[in-house]
Amino acid sequence: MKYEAVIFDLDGVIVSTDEYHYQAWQKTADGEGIYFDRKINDRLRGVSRMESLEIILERAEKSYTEDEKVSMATAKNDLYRELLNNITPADILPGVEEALGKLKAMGIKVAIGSSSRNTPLILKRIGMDKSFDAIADGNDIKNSKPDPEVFLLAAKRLGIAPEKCLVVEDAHAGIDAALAGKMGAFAVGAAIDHPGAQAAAEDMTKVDIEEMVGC
Ligand code: B16
Ligand code: MG
Repeated sequence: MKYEAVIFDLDGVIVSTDEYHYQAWQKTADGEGIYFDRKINDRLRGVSRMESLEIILERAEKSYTEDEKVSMATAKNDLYRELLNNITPADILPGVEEALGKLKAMGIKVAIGSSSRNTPLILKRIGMDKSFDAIADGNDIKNSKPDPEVFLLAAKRLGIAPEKCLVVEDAHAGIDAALAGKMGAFAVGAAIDHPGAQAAAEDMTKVDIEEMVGC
């Protein structure tokens, strides 16, 4: 097999919390009278909270102090966490559990590599906090995607060389991060048009797992 491990992004791959990020940012931007839409939101995929805010503030008419930025990001996160109360195991995206089952049966290690600092809460809410061999998330890293730090840490925690890891991502920044880490990159959803990914699928139900890991 070409790959010995698969590192999954969380938001947009395992569960659709990306919609809740959008709603929370939209409300935060509206409160400040800053233009925001789904196209701008797509640029926030895989990007850290504070970097996301900087992208949103590109459309602001005034400048904000560091303290104001921190309180806006905190307000967004409070709204987001409120929305996360709605998620249950029923929100695990189609095809994900089947994929994990097949990978484990094939002896392939599985990990999470997410920029989100809410990863532990999300995994707990969907009942997947014990489903992975390793987890690396926004709490563990200094540089978020497109920097490869979170994926390299996941690989290290798995004890597998980066070249033997395949990353599954829905963000352009995440595919860039995987490639920067010398890992394989499999694009799903919003990342499907990334030219650097080795393969792509609309969602996990459309993936041939054996083909994906290079059997
Ligand atoms: P938080 P992923 C990323 O998660 C999201 O795609 C991105 O939109 C978000 O800004 C980032 O997590 C930080 O999230 O505010 O919860 O720390 O796609 O890398 O799993
Ligand atoms: Mg994502």
